[in-house]
Amino acid sequence: MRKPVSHNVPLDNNRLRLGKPKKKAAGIPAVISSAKHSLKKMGITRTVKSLAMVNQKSGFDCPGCAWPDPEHRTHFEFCENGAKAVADEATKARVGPDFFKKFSIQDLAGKSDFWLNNQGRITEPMFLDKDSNHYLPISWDDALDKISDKLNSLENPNQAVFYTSGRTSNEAAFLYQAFIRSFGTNNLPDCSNMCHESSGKGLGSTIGIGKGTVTLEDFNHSELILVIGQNPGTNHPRMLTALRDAKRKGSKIIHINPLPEAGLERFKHPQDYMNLDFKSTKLSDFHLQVKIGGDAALMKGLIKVHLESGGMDLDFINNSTTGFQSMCDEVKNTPWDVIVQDSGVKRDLIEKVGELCSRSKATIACWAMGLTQHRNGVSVIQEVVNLLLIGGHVGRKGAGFCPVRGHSNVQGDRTVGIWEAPSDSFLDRMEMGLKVSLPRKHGYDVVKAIKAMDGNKVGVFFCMGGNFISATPDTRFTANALSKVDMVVQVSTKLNRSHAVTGKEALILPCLGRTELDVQKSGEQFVSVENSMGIVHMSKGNLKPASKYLRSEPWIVSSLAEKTLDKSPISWMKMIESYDGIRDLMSDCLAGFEDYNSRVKQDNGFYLPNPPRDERKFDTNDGKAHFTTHKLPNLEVDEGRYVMMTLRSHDQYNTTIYGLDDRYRGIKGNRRILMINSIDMLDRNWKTRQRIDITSHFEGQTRVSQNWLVIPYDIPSGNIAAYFPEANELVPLNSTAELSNTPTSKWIICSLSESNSSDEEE
Ligand SMILES: Nc1nc2c(c(=O)[nH]1)N[C@H]1C(S)=C(S)[C@@H](COP(=O)(O)OP(=O)(O)OC[C@H]3O[C@@H](n4cnc5c(=O)[nH]c(N)nc54)[C@H](O)[C@@H]3O)O[C@H]1N2
Ligand SMILES: Nc1nc2c(c(=O)[nH]1)N[C@H]1C(S)=C(S)[C@@H](COP(=O)(O)OP(=O)(O)OC[C@H]3O[C@@H](n4cnc5c(=O)[nH]c(N)nc54)[C@H](O)[C@@H]3O)O[C@H]1N2
Ligand SMILES: [Mo]
Repeated sequence: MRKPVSHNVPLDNNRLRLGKPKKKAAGIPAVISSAKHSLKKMGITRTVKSLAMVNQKSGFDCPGCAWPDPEHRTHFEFCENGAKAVADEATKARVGPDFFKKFSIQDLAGKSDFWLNNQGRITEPMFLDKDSNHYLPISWDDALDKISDKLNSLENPNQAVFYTSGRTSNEAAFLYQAFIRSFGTNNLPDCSNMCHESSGKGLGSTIGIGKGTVTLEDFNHSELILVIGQNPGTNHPRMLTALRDAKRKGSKIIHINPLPEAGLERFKHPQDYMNLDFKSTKLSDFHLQVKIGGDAALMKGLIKVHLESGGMDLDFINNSTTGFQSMCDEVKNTPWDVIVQDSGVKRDLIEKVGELCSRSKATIACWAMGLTQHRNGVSVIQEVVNLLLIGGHVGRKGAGFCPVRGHSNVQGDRTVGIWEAPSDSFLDRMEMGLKVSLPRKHGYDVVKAIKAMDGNKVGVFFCMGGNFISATPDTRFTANALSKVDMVVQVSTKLNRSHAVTGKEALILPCLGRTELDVQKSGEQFVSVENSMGIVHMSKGNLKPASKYLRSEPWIVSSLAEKTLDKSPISWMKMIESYDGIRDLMSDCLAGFEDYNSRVKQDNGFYLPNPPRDERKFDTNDGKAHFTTHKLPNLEVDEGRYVMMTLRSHDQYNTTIYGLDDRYRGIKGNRRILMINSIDMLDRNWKTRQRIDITSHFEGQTRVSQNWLVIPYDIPSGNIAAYFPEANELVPLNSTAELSNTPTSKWIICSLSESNSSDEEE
């Protein structure tokens, strides 16, 4: 019998140090911080070799985020967090069989994601037998045999679930979904389900494409940029350069966020120091400090002012849209006191910004998780669509929608078929290319997959990257659900909690990362990725792989397909000899990928077709863009309760924790903190560092997380904030956005109580 594995989230209990939140992003501190990380993890040779190739035409795509590269790149496309992401992958530390001999899974489950990630790159395939407490080394051949035997022993292909995290290349993701669908299921949940799913749903039904409609060049022609629910200083640092350039050309920037994030106040590009330019640029003209969840009300206010102040594109509205009148009626019937109360923003400020909206001839709206991870994630994005459609801000230079994607290839993965709910036209085309028939029934998304595991309906859970237990909601429930799965397989680069909190049997398949050389029979290979603005381009690593046992993701998928599929017309292993073979098959199977091999090899890659952007065409049921009408969400919470959002610190990449500091917010040394308004602290008579327990409330159920330290922060009264992934045990599995089923990681109703725990800070 296996000994029990703890489902508690381990703590990094270090001394909390507090300073003032920063007013300026990047600058010299960013260079110093990334240099420290890089040299410590990679040493000087690998630092120079890797950082010189990041985001260069012949180099690799930065594993940090999906923000596009400018066409005229500087030799060193600097970004602090990109440099950290590279250093993290290219680290010299290693996790081999000896490590697993030393640490049982019970030991590992007691370690935090910060500690686990720090141990280094996984070097060999490992197997955790039923009843066993330690992983043991296994050969690639035996590992793949075990998986294919297990897959073929399932009564029904729908008992297998295949997760994807968004770093996987287009080639690997395409092969993966082709294999999974040939095997017989659409169970393809991915990190997108927890991320921009609401954007895809919100845009798809209104403008006919589930992606953004701007290019990087549009920023230079914009007059107004709205940055809503996003913290680019930390999560998309290279976006600040685009904002600065837009600002210098006269654009106005509006920051809509419950927090005054440093990146949007002032920005200093580190490269400017080389030109002896020491000035920083003030970025946002207005900060609208909405309450959490108050954006729908705020949008109605901005629309109200816009409708009254003019600036409407009546030609566009009359000829190219539907639903305008109904949308206007709903807005007119929403009184100002409700708008002000729900948004938490004063009327005169809404009026000032509303007038800017009506005067602007070119408006861009950017957003990220602050909008998508809400109950009304889809409809609030559609309110942003309403606001921009009034002035015709789509398919026009300097204007459009910009959902800023997360993982560096999450958008590409969806384009090439990582989706549990594929359209018939996508499947028709795939069937023609693959020459097999594919299942039509839609599969599980992330939340449905967890429920299926809990209901004993999942025999095999295969993860292409990611850290499922830490990234998903309701940590304890999900841990229990995972423990019911017969076999969990994880293709990974680094160790994380999902390798310890796992299924009855488990396998770790170590793969090459973005930064590493991928050599196959025909020589060095490159892969391709799609950025946040629909540009597809090459990515080629240059570092020596962390171990000779690593395999590429395409190799792993093809080898498994070859072993698992009985009759398949596809020569799976032939395509691995040269990835051109994969790309030829992609040309046969995917709309927009015609002649893929030659187009992707062009300098700077190529743009995928985007009808709203390219021709102002809307691929909706009636060929028009849709205004939509929504009631405001109910934001009332019971007396004594707070609304919590979970967010990222400056020292993490999702569940990968690089360090315990959040430099811009002035919080250092400890991540188990709760940001709260100082008036709310006074009400409770709490001092800074008061130790508290948090209880979340949903549909009569409660979830408790103990031992948090309170800190005063500039956040609206009634709102609180804690870090992801530590706070995930408070996110109820059933609390999801309407239509997109995205967990509401930014809307968690909580009560707070003083902690009885005697634990002292170390
Ligand atoms: N360095 C680094 N880069 C990353 C990541 C990382 O972890 N580290 N993660 C990547 C991924 S996968 C993603 S999806 C992106 C995430 O990028 P972001 O979406 O910027 O990340 P979050 O920290 O979730 O921050 C959300 C922001 O929304 C605000 N917010 C929360 N609730 C509301 C609300 O109701 N209304 C409004 N208007 N604002 C709200 C928060 O205050 C915060 O500023 O970044 C990507 N890039
Ligand atoms: N409460 C709360 N929960 C959230 C969020 C939130 O804001 N709040 N954000 C959500 C969002 S936006 C997202 S995108 C998800 C993220 O969810 P995931 O994508 O599942 O999580 P990551 O932390 O990005 O995954 C990190 C792991 O990926 C592996 N990895 C890294 N690079 C590679 C590679 O090149 N190949 C392979 N095969 N593996 C690799 C490493 O083993 C590493 O440990 O989390 C979601 N969860
Ligand atoms: Mo994300």
